[in-house]
Amino acid sequence: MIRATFRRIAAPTMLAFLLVGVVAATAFAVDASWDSSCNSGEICNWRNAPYQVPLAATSSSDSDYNAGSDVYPNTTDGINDSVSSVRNLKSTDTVWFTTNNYGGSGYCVPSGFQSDQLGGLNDRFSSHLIAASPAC
Ligand SMILES: [Ca+2]
Ligand SMILES: [Ca+2]
Repeated sequence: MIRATFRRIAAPTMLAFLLVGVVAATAFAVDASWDSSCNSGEICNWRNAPYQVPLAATSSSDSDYNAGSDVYPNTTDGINDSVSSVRNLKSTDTVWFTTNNYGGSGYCVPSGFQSDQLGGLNDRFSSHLIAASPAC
């Protein structure tokens, strides 16, 4: 069941998260492949709210939405700085970030949660990290 969430990571939580998981992950660029259906085992980015197409979904982390051909499938619309709704259908927490390489402000979405109320982070996400350990 999908539940709504609106949560930013508290600084101490973020610090622990960084110490546990992100250092190794940022050692190399990760460029996800994207598809246009939001399925189990994926994270999903919608350009518009609430959950309005175009949609880009992936099962992988992505360290830079500018890298490669990061557009919404079947469109020429770039994903970077455009996302207005997110859903996490991975089995673990996922954190979206406002700059590439998992930097800037973080927005943590637990497994099975979604949000179309990104507030000041609307149209700012530039990377996301599927967490290896609890992050939210
Ligand atoms: Ca948008
Ligand atoms: Ca950004």
